[in-house]
Amino acid sequence: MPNSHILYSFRRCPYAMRARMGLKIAGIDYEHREVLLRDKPAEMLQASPKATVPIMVLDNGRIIDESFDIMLWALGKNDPENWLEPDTEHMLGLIKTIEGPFAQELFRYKYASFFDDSLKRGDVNLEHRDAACVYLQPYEAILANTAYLMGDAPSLADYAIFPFIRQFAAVEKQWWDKPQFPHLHKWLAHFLAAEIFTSVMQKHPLFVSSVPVEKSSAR
Ligand SMILES: N[C@@H](CCC(=O)N[C@@H](CS)C(=O)NCC(=O)O)C(=O)O
Repeated sequence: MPNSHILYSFRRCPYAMRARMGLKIAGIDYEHREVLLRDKPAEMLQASPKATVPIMVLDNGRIIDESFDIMLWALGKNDPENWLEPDTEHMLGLIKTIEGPFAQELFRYKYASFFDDSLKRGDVNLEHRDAACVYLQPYEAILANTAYLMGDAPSLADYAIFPFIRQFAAVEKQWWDKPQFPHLHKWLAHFLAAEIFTSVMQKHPLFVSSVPVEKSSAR
């Protein structure tokens, strides 16, 4: 069993970002293990064969390999800003739409060539951008009336969602900055400048695996 909690993470992954923010606000100490998605360490694969970041290995040996579950675990320990307060079905619905159907469209928009051989790397798919925008309309409507998704204070909904909107906004920044969604634009800018976000975006050295690489693959 590890001496401390361990987090396998990748800096630019929206799922890992939200997990890191949950851990940060809860004040939970852990060993940060920065990984490359194309070269995942054996220790991480051993912890969870799902092989997605983030993965949390608790000091009691328990593994949490879903970002939202890491947030809930951390906030269950300590929730100083009451992120969990508006614990409603509505909040969960808002989160599920973004990490589910919206994220599917986002990935097809951003990584278009991965889904269509006729496209080259870096090409975007505007049909999927349009489809993603449809999902964003209700969020824009909410933010036209309140500063945050669940009212006047930030909650789990905002923190679980904005890393995905960040990724969407960054695909074509000039387009996003027009701005297409003025209230979402302002809301996102607020979170990107927030200390909790900038602090979890600090760079970490890559984790060096202590499991020896098999010699058999060497020529
Ligand atoms: N449902 C998972 C999804 C995590 C996820 O898909 N992470 C991506 C990176 S952003 C990943 O690790 N992909 C595996 C890969 O690229 O090999 C969660 O919420 O933690």
